[in-house]
Amino acid sequence: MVSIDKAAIALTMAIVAIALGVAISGGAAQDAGPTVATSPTVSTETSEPTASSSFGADLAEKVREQAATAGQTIELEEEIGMEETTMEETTMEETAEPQTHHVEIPVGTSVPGCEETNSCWSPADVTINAGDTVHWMNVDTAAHTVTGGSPADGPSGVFDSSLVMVDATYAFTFDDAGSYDYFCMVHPWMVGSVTVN
Ligand SMILES: [Cu+2]
Repeated sequence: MVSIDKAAIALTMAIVAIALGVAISGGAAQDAGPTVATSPTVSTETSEPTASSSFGADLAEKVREQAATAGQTIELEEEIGMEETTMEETTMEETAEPQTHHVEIPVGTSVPGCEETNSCWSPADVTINAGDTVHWMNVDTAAHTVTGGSPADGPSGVFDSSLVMVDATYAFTFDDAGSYDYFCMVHPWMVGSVTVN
C-alpha cells in the first residue's frame, strides 16, 4: 500500500509538473502578442527593476498572470490526483491478493527461556487477513510442532503440523476470521498466536 501511495503521489506530481509547464508556455505564447500596458504603479511582488520602465511594468504583469494561471492549474490537478488515488485504493481492496506471512522457529527454543521474551516463534504473534497463509520455517536444530490450541487446553484440532523436522516447513491457510493460539507439543513453553481479520 505504501509503495502504491508513493507511486500515486509521484504520478500526481508529474502531472502537475507537466500541466505547469504547459500553463507557463501557453501563457507566454498569449503574451507574445501586443500587450496592453496597465497601471504603471504595479508590483512590489517581483524583484524586477520597475522604476519608470513600462517594459518592467509589462513584465511584472506577465509574471503575475502566469503565476495566477499556474495556481489555478495546480488546484485543478490536485483534485484530479486525489480522485485517482481514491479509485486506486478501492480497486486494491477489491482485488487484494492473499498474502503469505513467514514465521521462523528460532534456534534454541527446545530449551525453556524463549517464553520469557515471547520469542519462541519469530514473530510470536502475527496479524493477517482471512485467506492469508502463515508459513513456518524450522531453523532450529530440533524438531517442533505447530499445533493449534494451548498447553492448558490441548490441541484445538484447527491445524497441526505434526513434527516439523530441522530445516522443514509447515504452512496453513486461515480462511476464517478469529484469534488462533498455537503451541509446540514437544516444548509446551512455546506459545504463539495468529489473529485473522
Ligand atoms: Cu518445539
